[in-house]
Amino acid sequence: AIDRTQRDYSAAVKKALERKPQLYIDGAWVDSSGGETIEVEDPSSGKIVSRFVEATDKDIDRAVAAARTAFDDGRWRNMPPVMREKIMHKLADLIEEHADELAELEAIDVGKPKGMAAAVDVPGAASHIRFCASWASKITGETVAPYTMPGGMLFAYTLKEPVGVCAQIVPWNFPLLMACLKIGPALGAGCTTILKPAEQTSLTALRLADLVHEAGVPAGVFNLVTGYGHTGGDRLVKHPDVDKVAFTGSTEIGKLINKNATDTLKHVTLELGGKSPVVVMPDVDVASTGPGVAGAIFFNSGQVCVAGSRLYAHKSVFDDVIEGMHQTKDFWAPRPSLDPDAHMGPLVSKEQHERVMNYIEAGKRDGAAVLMGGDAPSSDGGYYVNPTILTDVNPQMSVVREEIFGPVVVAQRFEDLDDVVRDANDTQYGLAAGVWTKNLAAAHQIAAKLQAGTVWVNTHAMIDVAIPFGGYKESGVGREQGREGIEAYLQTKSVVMKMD
Ligand code: TXE
Repeated sequence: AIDRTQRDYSAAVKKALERKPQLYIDGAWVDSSGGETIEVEDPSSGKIVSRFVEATDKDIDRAVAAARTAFDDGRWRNMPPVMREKIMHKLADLIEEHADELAELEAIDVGKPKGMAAAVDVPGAASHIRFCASWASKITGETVAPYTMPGGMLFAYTLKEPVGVCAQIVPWNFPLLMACLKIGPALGAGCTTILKPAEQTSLTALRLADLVHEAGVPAGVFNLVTGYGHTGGDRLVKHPDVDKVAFTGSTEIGKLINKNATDTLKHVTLELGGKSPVVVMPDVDVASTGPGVAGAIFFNSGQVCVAGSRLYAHKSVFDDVIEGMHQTKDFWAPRPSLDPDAHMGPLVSKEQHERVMNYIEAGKRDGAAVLMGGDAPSSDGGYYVNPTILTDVNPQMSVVREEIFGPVVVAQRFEDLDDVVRDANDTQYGLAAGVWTKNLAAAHQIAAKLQAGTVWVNTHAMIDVAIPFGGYKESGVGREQGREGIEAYLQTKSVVMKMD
């Protein structure tokens, strides 16, 4: 049963929860043109703890107009690059200064353990801003040495220019981290942006807007609109004054956004779902691999796009690896997000809880055997699911094919390396994959064969701002992070001059 000990929110968090529902547009907090708000539910208890604005079409248009003007008049992109850099470093400093409050807000909003938010989400958010801040002063074009064409001598150079006004739509699993992953490269490149957080989790985005303001980002450069995807998000995606859409979320909505952005030929970056395979070779150290592959799926309650949700362990080590995962059962036992002993919290919402439990039930109906969990712990509120291992599955089952986005792994034995690579690649997705082995040659051979944007060896979900990230196949379009992440917010202009 879930420990229901009441834990008080800190004073800073109480203040954040009580704030007036408003939008951040053109450098100021403004009222919505409509009166609708959306409730904030704490998934650890199911209690409503705050409300925020459901943006209207008029609000969205106002935010786009502010971003358009701020881009076109050059107040940000023509600022000396080191000044942009300095402001962004200040923003990163402010995020770090408010780390405790932001981690608590994230815990209350998403249900993730506060300790996890403090260790992963908040420092990650600051890193994204810092990494991109440093790029601001290092974006340069190239020169093409003069040469003679039939019409005369030509000299050319390229300018790397910001793509313009960006609509950035983020999901609920890492709200602050995703927000900073999006606004970092946009701001670093000199773009202006309208951020739309997920309707389930907008609390840290609201505080981020305060910090953007305090850091001195000029008015209109960053705008925050809260609300639903099919209304506000859709309007942003179709808006003729938006030049680029960057989206993280489901493959289903990613495809829709891609279609909707086509009419106005926007630049599009999509980071979508996954069903990432984890291959465990016969030579592994089972003592560390079991807990390692457990972490690959149970971290953030499995609500991770790169979650290692399909485990393929060689038949000689399968039982030992499962035993190793079992040993972490107490560590991953779900607890309320403000419980200092929590490593896994509830799922984000009732809807997500139902979705995950439906998958587990479908798996059982299809003949899967439960090796661990497979149920929800008793609790009087909150959306908890026990860490679950299913086996005796086949490639046709929905639990093997579809992204569950919960703490559920399907575990399978393999004998032959070619077979396991084929099975691992037998998916519409291609976001990430893992290989566990001591055999260097095998690691590189398998890494080359796996169809995934990232392959981890003897680890999982080690994502860092300096390392490009994105999907093969239906897991996405484009790359974020690293140099490519900044380049996704730049376009190249060639200036060609006749010299004689
Ligand atoms: O995602 P959506 P949902 C997967 C995961 C999860 C499933 C559903 O499998 O179970 O998606 O989650 C906005 N135009 N991932 O329904 O709908 C929406 O407001 C513009 C994987 O929450 O994709 C939110 O801000 N925007 C994923 C964002 O899109 C729209 C993380 C994501 O919502 C829109 C989250 C529209 N028509 C879920 N419709 C990952 N890759 O990490 C919705 N939105």
